[in-house]
Amino acid sequence: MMPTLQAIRAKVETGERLSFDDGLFLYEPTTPLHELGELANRVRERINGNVGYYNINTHLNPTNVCVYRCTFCAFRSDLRDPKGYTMSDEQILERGREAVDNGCTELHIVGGLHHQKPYDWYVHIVRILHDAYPDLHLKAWTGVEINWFEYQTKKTVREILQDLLDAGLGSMPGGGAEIFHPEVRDQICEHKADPTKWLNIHRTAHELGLKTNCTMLYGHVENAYHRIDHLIRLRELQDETGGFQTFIPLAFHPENTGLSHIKKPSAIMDLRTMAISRLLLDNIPHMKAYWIMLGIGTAQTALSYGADDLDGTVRHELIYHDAGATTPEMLSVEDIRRLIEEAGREPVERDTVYRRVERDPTDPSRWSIGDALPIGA
Ligand code: V47
Repeated sequence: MMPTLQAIRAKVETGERLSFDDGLFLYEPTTPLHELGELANRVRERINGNVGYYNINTHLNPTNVCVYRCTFCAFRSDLRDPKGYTMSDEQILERGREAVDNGCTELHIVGGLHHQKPYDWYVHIVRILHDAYPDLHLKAWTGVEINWFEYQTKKTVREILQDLLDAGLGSMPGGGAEIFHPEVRDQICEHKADPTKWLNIHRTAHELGLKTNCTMLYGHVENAYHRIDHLIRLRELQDETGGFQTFIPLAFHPENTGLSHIKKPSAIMDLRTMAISRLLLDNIPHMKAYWIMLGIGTAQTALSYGADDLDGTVRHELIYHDAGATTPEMLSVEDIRRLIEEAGREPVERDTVYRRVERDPTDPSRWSIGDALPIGA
């Protein structure tokens, strides 16, 4: 039967799962965005109530030197390019110190796959940071890095993740998923971890008790079919493991990339993708409107189109800013709370695994974990 908005609305009301064809129908420009948004908002409020989450975090990209040449990436560098950098232990620890002094609960660590840096360097980064700052949650290395470590060491994914857990890994970010469908993946990141590998790495992480995130990079050479295929592959793994906590739709930024002729996606496309993701990914608790890439206005609006989380205050973001993001390099806690309140939501600071963070009112850089969050956690 051909999907209709009426039939989809009935499914959403009764909690019935949406199909591949429903997803394609919702991507049609003739499907009114405000009606789609209203449906996604209903699901968002069912799962997360009126809460708008944020966290206080810092990014660390230890190197931009990368063996891969993904056409969408403006951040990477060749080994001998003057743009290339690799941080020393001192610089890495300094970034951890800065994070702690600024009251961050999380360090988000990803980078290039350096031609000359062995696996042990990547494990060492996690270990020295964890030893120095044991309360700082280390969300580190994507499925793509883990796949590179497999190639470098010939160890199994389980052994690699166990080494990283022993070193102090807290969870894994959702990057590197891009678009799974080979018609697209072969064009934008031919040699990178294929979908089976990426999904299997997350499956193994979940089996070991690690929470992970997942992403989708949209607005480049893919079409609605590829996007829905991507979402459904994530939904299927989540049915098996339940280990994904947040989905982050990532809007493509073309500047300084091999795809600079493509226009970046519109706010309509951003909101449509957020809403469809909320509706299709009925088993993933959180949807993140990553303000760095959506822009502040669209991210704030997305809080009524399915999203329940704005990500963090974010210091030292490079991947999007190298690709032309015009958002500020960071937001203050007051800014982020005001954005959430203005959207009619209740701002709640969370840690990486969605526990409520309590701040010492006399010294906000000091914090503790409060009660488990009532909904969606
Ligand atoms: O995998 C790279 C994307 C990702 C561009 O887990 C680009 O909490 C747009 O995954 N335009 C890395 N996107 C970032 C990421 C992430 C971000 C925030 C939170 C979390 C989380 C994860 O960035 C890459 C790729 O998909 N990316 N270049 C670009 N030019």
